[in-house]
Amino acid sequence: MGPMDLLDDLFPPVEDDPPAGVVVLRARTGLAGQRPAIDAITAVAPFRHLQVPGGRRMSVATTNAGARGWCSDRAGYRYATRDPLSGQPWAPIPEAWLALAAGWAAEAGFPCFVPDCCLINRYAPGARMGAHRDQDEQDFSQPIVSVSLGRPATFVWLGASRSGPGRSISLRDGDVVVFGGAARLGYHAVRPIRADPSAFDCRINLTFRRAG
Ligand code: MD6
Ligand code: FE
Repeated sequence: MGPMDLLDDLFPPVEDDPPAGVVVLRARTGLAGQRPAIDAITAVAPFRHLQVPGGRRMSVATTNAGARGWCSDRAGYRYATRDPLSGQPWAPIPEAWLALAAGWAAEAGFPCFVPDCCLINRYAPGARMGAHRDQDEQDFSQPIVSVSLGRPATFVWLGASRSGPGRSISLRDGDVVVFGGAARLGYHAVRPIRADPSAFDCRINLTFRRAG
């Protein structure tokens, strides 16, 4: 833990003026209590630590619901209609989740969002997401709707350059981020989730996408 982490504890970064194209909707309760639905999805396709093309395994554990699921292996990143682990389709995205994601997209100015992928990431303490941009989808006019559940995280918006400078956005349980328009292809990252001896729970991030 460095001095910046201590400062984060005292003065958590809160972004009141997010970058153009990034809309933050705070403390939405729509997906509270959805752990049983997540468990039903992971019963079909369990969380796994995907390998990236360079060979490393991600610290974040991943699964999907929907007609397409985001996958990574030595050969690259892609959307697949079946889970490569089982050869079976992913579980459907629950109807209630589709309605919530469409509503949040509409609030952010995207009135016709019909996702075909819900990528589910599970962060144990220490897990992080390196700088990347989401560019494996077909239509960049469609936004991505991202929901944070459980433990807090510091999301870092990097924008046009993978190396930043970054702007921190604190994300807590129920916070929703809609990425679209000018921000759709921006680089972003998630700082390591902090260990907390009093809490064993993880962070879950759901990202709704129109992949195909
Ligand atoms: C996360 N989110 O919050 C990682 N990508 O755990 C993302 O990588 C992300 O939140 C595209 C759009 C929204 C996101
Ligand atoms: Fe992303």
